[in-house]
Amino acid sequence: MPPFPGVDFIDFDSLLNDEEKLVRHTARQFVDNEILPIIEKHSREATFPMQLVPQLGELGFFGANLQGYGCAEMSNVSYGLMNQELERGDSGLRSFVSVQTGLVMYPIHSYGSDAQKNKWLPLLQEGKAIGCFGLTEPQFGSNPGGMLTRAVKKGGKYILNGEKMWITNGSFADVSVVWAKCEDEKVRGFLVEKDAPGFKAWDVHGKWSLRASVTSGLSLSDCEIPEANLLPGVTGLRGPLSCLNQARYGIGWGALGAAMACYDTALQYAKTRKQFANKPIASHQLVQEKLAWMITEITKGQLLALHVGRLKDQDKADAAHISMLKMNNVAIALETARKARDILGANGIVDDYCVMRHMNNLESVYTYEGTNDIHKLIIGEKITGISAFV
Ligand code: TGC
Ligand code: FAD
Repeated sequence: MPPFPGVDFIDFDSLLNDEEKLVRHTARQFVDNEILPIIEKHSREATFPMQLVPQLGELGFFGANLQGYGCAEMSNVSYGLMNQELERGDSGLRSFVSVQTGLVMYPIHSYGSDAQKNKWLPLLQEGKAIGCFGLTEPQFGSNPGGMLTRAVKKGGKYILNGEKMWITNGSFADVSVVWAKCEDEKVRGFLVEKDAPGFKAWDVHGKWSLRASVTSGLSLSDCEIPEANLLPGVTGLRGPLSCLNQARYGIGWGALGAAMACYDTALQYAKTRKQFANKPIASHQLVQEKLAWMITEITKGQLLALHVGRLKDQDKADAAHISMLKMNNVAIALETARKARDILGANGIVDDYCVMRHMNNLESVYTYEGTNDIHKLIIGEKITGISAFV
C-alpha cells in the first residue's frame, strides 16, 4: 500500500511549523506501517490491537500534550495532528489514546495528589498501565449530573455503589477514573484499581461500530477504596466536564482523519472505476459534486481545528469553541463516509475498503463525548445566554 499523501487543497501545510509536520509524519508512518495492515482483521474479530500499546507509549502518544512525568509536552496543534492520523487508521485507536490522555492522565495531572501523579502518570505514559473514564450510567448519558453512583466515606475508606455503562477500555483498565456523588450531593472523582473489592467490569458485545475498541460496563458494589484515591483537586460536575474538553478537542481533529481516508479512497476509486462510454465515474458531474463537497468540508474542518488548536495553545479555547469543533468535524466526517460509500457502489460495503468501517465507527463518535445535538445546545447557550438544559 503506498504511503498516505495527505489531504491539502489550500496549502494548509504552510500554516504548520516543522515540529507539527514531524509529529504528523511520525503518526502517519505508524498508521501506514502498523495499523492499516491489521485493522480490518481486528475490526472483523472485534478485538483491540493490544500488541501496539508499548509502541504507542514509546512514540510518546500517551499524554502527549501534558507536561512532565515523561510526557512528550507537544503543542495542542501537534497533538491534534497526531489524533488526525490515528483516526485515519481507526476511530478505536484514536479513542484508546484520547481516553488514556484526556480522560485518565489529564484528571490525574490536573486534580490528583502528588502521590497519585507519581504512581500513575509515568506508567500510563509508557502504556504499562491502562486507564478508563467512568461517567456515563445506564440511565444518565447526556445528563451526567443525574448520576446515581454514590461514594460514602467510612473510616479511612470510600465505599462506592453504582453502575457505569459504555466505558471504553473498562474491562482491561488497571485504573478507572470513576465519578460519583458524595453525601453532600457533589460529584467527585475516584481512582478505582482493577482489584478493588466490589469492582467488576464486563464487555459490551454485538457492536456494529467501533469494533476494534473494547466498550465495557462497570459495576461497583460496596466497592472499597482507600481515602487517598479521591482526586483532591476538584469538586462538582466541572471536574468530569473539563476532561471532556480535552477528549472532544482530540476528536475534532481525529474525525478529519477518518474523513480524509474516506475521501482519498473515493477519489482513487472514482478515477479508475468506469461506467457508461468506458469513462471513469469521476468524469460524471454528480460524482464530482460529491468529491467537491468532501474536500471543501475537510478543508473548512482543518481550518477550524487549527484555529481552535492555536487558541488552546494560548489557553484561550472556550468549551463552546471545542463543542463547535467536535460537532462540525464529526458531522462532516460521517457525511463524507456516507458519500464515499455511495461512490464505491457495492464495493463500498465490504472490508476490502475502509469506508464502511469508518462510517460505522463515526456513528459512535457522533454520539459519544456529547451527542451532535448536545453540542448544538452548548453553542446555543453560549450565543443566547439561555440554557436549554433546565
Ligand atoms: P452545567 O450546570 O452547565 O455545568 C455544571 C458545572 O460544570 C461547568 N461546566 C464545564 N466545565 C468545564 N468544561 C465544560 N465543558 C463545562 N461545561 C459545564 C459549569 O460551569 C458548572 O460549573 P460550576 O462550578 O458552576 O458548578 O451542567 P448541566 O448538568 O446543565 O450539563 C451541561 C451539559 C449537558 C452540557 C453536560 O452535561 C454535557 O456536556 N453532557 C454531555 C455528556 C457527555 O459528553 N458525556 C461524555 C462521556 S465520556 C465519553 O463519551 C468518552 S468516549 C471516549 C472515547 O472512546 O473516545
Ligand atoms: P441519551 O442521552 O439517552 O440521548 C439519546 C438521544 O436524545 C440523543 O439523540 C440525544 O442528542 C438526545 N437528547 C438527550 N438530551 C437532549 C436534550 N436536552 N435536548 C435534545 N436532545 C436530547 N461514556 C463514558 O463515561 N466513558 C467512556 O469511555 C465512554 N465510551 C463510549 C464508547 C462508545 C462506543 C459509546 C457509544 C459511548 C461511550 N460513552 C462513554 C457514553 C457516551 O458518552 C454516551 O453514549 C453519550 O453521552 C450519550 O448518552 P446516551 O447514549 O445515554 O444517549
